[in-house]
Amino acid sequence: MPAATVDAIVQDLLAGNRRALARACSLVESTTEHDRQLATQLLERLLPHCVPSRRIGITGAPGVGKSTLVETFGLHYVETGRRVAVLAVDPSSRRTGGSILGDKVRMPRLSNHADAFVRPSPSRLVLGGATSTTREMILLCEAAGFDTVIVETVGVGQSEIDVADMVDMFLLLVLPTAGDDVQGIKRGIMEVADAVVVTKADLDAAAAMRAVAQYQGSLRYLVPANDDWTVPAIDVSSVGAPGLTSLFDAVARFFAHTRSGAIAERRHRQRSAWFDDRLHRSLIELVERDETLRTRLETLRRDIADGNVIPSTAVQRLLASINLVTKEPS
Ligand SMILES: Nc1nc2c(ncn2[C@@H]2O[C@H](COP(=O)(O)OP(=O)(O)OP(=O)(O)O)[C@@H](O)[C@H]2O)c(=O)[nH]1
Ligand SMILES: [Mg+2]
Repeated sequence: MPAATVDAIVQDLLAGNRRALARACSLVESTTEHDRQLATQLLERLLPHCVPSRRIGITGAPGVGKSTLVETFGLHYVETGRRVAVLAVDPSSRRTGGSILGDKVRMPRLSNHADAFVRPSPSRLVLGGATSTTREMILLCEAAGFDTVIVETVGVGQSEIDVADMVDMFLLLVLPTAGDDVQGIKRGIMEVADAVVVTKADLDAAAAMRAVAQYQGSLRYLVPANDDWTVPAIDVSSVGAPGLTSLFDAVARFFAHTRSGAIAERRHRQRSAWFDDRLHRSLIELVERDETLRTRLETLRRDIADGNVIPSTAVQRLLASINLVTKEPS
């Protein structure tokens, strides 16, 4: 792609053009070296233009009501003058590229709204580089003037913790089945939640209230991610009563409450973690690209597995090899 095209994307994207944003997202998602370089150029140019934003993560088991909630939630915010971007990430291999259609269909009104941008990422793109790609897409959305960025991901273990690590506020959606279900939610996920949202309360208001009480009970024993924020459990419905009012209130309270620098601190930590993560992955890639180093790595891995070498010794040996390889003229 010629430089003129990068210029054109930058210009259109800064003007809030959604097609330019979609194109930039595709570059970020691309696995070719050429596209990656363009994406890096784009991001460098765009970074100074990112608008202040609210980053909200939404996760929960398949079918809990994430997409339906995101549509109602997003529409509420665009109606109050915000510009809303939704990044729907599916880290499981459960669905194929079909999730693109699926999620657009589930957010038909938001997808078509002039002040919204909905970007589903098919699972194949996510393997390995999910977190970095999504983080870069968040920045692209903010450069395009989207001041509310929602990251939706289906809850399959690690992915939820990854999302919690790239947003300001992390919402855990759960079904209104009380009792066993509370035990079934992994403690690690409850610990990073800024709110537990009991969905589909319209189906059985009493069950939803019981679930809320149980979650409130469990939350009392956990250390919240923000020490000055009490994690609420709230019941909502995306289609009927009681609606999402209590959720909007919780979000407003959270952002008002943590304005004193807690979010800035969180982002600071997240950026450092992002760098460490990238560096770690790039170093491994560097080793794996070089045939000599790759062979050495494989041998060391076998030795470690067999118990012949301890990992710290193996790391030292590998680092010594990197030194030799990088010193030699190629
Ligand atoms: N009664 C009721 N049904 C709901 C509500 N929210 C979602 N649903 C229904 O629940 C089903 C799943 O909703 P989705 O929003 O697609 O759930 P999801 O969590 O995005 O699902 P995946 O993307 O497959 O993980 C759909 O049939 C929705 O119509 C709600 O508040 N009340
Ligand atoms: Mg969904």
